[in-house]
Parts: sequence; structure tokens; C-alpha cells
Amino acid sequence: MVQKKPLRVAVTGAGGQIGYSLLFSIAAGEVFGPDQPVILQMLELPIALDALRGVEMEILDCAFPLLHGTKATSELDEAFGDADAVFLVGSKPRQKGQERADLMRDNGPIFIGQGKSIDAVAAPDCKVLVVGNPCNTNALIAMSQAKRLPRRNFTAMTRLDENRAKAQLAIKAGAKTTDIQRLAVWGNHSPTMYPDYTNATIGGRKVTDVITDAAWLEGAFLTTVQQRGKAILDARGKSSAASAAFAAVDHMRDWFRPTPQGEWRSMAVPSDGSYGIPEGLICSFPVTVDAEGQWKIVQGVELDAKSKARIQKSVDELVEERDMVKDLLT
Ligand code: NAX
Repeated sequence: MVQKKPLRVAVTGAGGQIGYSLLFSIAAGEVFGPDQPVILQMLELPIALDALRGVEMEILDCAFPLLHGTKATSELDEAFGDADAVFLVGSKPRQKGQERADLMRDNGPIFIGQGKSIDAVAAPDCKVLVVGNPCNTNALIAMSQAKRLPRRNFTAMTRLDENRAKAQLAIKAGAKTTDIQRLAVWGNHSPTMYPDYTNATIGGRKVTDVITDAAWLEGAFLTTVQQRGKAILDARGKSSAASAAFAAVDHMRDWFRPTPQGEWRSMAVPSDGSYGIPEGLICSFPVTVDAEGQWKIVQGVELDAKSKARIQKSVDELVEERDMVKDLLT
């Protein structure tokens, strides 16, 4: 059998918490499949390069059959050179008491530099997933640098929110997470995000027919999903890491293969104006992916007045974020 050409996969913030889980999943074949070799191109700040070299040693010690090479670097162009897929994980964490706006001003420039480098040296159809927060707006900043790469190749992660929502519904209904379908997260990856249960199904039946506790759906379900990041931080003393890495695996894997008939995925993608959401804003929608690896926003989803208002609130927040970094969008 002829072996496939290795895919070059870049991961930033590779020496951090999420990197420590994500890199091993990529090398094990969980993202690009069991017959797809990969080369890992890992980026870290110079100060964390020694730690990253330790992680690289561990990766090598796994003797992954699909791993055809590794590189640990602080140079953007080395990390993104010919990359087919990029995970932008590294960014400055929010400090205690720091305003969201200040975090955005701190992190914005990182995504300008990385966006420029990706556009200059990555493969022409490189797929970019932004995980580092505020991920929607960071993706918008990186995308604004795209002169050669298609803008639609820049996305941000809301899959963790989708997975969290599915898990809560499955527990409540006594079902398996695989029984939950069409659970789409809309809006920003922030507490304003809206996990729309009204269009989701459990075992093919409407969620509201299976879970008749409307107060729970409107109350504890929404707040648990929206506040999950904080709950984990409070309990663990550290932010979500393994679950975030698994969600990044899910997002990229499902972008590289067609979505099974009837299913949806949540991805934050540049809006094309669907559902009245301003064009270009990186907003989470239900999407499907075709055989060519192109995502498409699901059309014709029926949204009741409450759902529309919730999505609008999250979209308003995204517009505010965009306005805060206006000068970084070229
Ligand atoms: P860590 O602080 O453990 O790791 C981040 C790493 O990025 C550090 O090693 C740091 O040296 C590196 N870094 C910082 N600036 C860099 C730059 N300019 N170039 C390369 N590397 C750089 O954070 P971790 O827990 O791994 O989280 C990473 C990011 O994911 C954070 O921004 C976090 O807020 C975000 N998250 C996003 C989630 C989502 O659903 N979209 C959920 C999980 C997570 O909170």
C-alpha cells in the first residue's frame, strides 16, 4: 500500500496545559485518521522552549507509528512552514481582575503576527483553528491578515461548549451522548453563548419531548453549559485542559471529513450574513462539512423568539469585541 504524504500540523502554545494533551492525540492519529502520517511543528515562547523540548522527548518516547517528524521552535515561519492544519492555542491567560478588553488588547498582536506568518508560509489550503481566548475575536484578527489563504479557513472553537451541552442532556435523559444530535452552539465562546436545545434531538425525538422539565432546560442546563469553564476553574484551580484538547481534536477531525447525513457540528466561522449575523464576524453556527472539506452554515434552522434574543445578545458581544480591536483589523 502506498503511504499517504505526511500532513504538517502546527500547534502554538505547545508547552502549555492543552498542548500536553492535544499533541499526543494528533500524533496518535486521532485527528487525521489511522493511516495519515503527521509532522508536528510546535511553537512556544523562548521562555517555555525548554519545557516544550521535554514534551517533545515524551512524544518521541511514545514511538507513534504515524509520527514522521517533530520540530520545537520559537520562530513563527518555522512553525507554520507548509502547515496543512494549525491549532492556535497559545495566548496570554486572563489575569485575576483583568478586564476582557485589556485581555483582548494584550492578545490581539499575537494573532496579527501569527496570521501574517500563516498567510505567508503555510500550505495554500491550510485550516486554522483558534483555541486561545477570546478565540472568536483572535480568529477575526488572524483572518484579517489573510491575503492568500481563503478567509473561510479561519475558525474558532465552540466544540467544547457543544460537548458540554451534549453531556448535560445525556445525563438528564439517561441517554448516550451519541444519541444527542443537532445540538448547535451559537454566538461567542463566552458565557453569552447559546446552546440551542430547541432544535436538538435525543434518539431522533425532540429534546423537549424527552426532557419535559422545561424549567431545567431554561435554567440549570443553560447556566451549567455557559458557566462550565468557571466551574472547572473553581474546582480544579486550573482551567479546562484535557476536555479542551479533545474538543480541538473533534473540531479539526470533523473539518477534514464529511459530516454524516443529518448531523450538525458547532464551529465558529466567518459569517456570510446568514440569520442576520453581520458578515465576517467569527460566530458559532451549526455547520456541515462536505467531501471537499468545506464547511457550510446550516440554513433554515427555525429559531423561536427566545433563541433569537439569546443569539442576538451573543452577537452584540462579538460586535463589541470587534469594535475594541478595530485598529488591529487590516
Ligand atoms: P497555558 O497557559 O497552560 O498554555 C499556554 C501556552 O501558550 C504557554 O505555554 C505559553 O508560553 C504559550 N504562549 C503564550 N503566548 C504565546 C505566543 N505568542 N506564541 C506561542 N506560544 C505562546 O494555557 P492552556 O490551558 O493551554 O490554554 C490555552 C488557551 O486556550 C487560553 O487562551 C485559554 O483561555 C484557551 N481556552 C479556550 C477554550 C475554548 O473552548 N475555546 C477552552 C479552554 C481554554 O480556556
